[in-house]
Amino acid sequence: MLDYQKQFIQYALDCGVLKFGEFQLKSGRISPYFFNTGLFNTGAQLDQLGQFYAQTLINAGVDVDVLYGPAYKGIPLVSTTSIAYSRLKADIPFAFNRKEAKDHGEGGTLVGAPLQGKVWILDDVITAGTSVRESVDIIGAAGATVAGVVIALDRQEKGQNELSAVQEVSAQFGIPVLAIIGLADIIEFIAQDPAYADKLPVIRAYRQQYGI
Ligand code: OMP
Repeated sequence: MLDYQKQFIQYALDCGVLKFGEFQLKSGRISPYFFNTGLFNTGAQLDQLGQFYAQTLINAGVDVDVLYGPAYKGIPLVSTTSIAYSRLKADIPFAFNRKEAKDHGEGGTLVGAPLQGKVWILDDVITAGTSVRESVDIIGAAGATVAGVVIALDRQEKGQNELSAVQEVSAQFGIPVLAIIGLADIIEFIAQDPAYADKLPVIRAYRQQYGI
């Protein structure tokens, strides 16, 4: 685990984004942890979050031409990440979609820079992959190529079959899905802190049961 990943986990804990307990997931599973990115909800937190996304792209050494944020949650993500990326590496354009097509003024569903070259989609978590599939269609229809996806957390757990939702998206579109952190990082992090000694066995057991 890299330093920025450790910092991200600590930050998510401090902001109440990462919680331990008993949570029912969209899938119906009861999870001993939950990651609610909606709780990064102040200006300073959004600023920090953008730095973690930008760092993930930079660390992966990938080429980025445009950042794309699917409405609604992707819109603040793409805004903050493009600012952070411009400070850390280079000024890059960004775009996002509207959920409702506009039939007057400039029209259309896309806002921001033209989609061209290597477009990276930013999202928070991938559960069913619906939002990524829609984004791939939108980006393809604009004549650009999806280079990959960046998410905050990869839960690294099985979906309907043996693959995780992240692996399914990656295999279906032949693109990398980068995550700031994965469940394995969370486990490594809490294993190093005795304060979480009581959480570790349940999380390990969950991973054993559902992990990929
Ligand atoms: P969208 O961002 O709208 O796709 O919603 C993400 C979904 O993932 C929501 O239904 C969340 O409740 C769910 N989710 C998390 O946000 N964090 C988790 O750690 C796990 C889940 C989940 O239900 O799997």
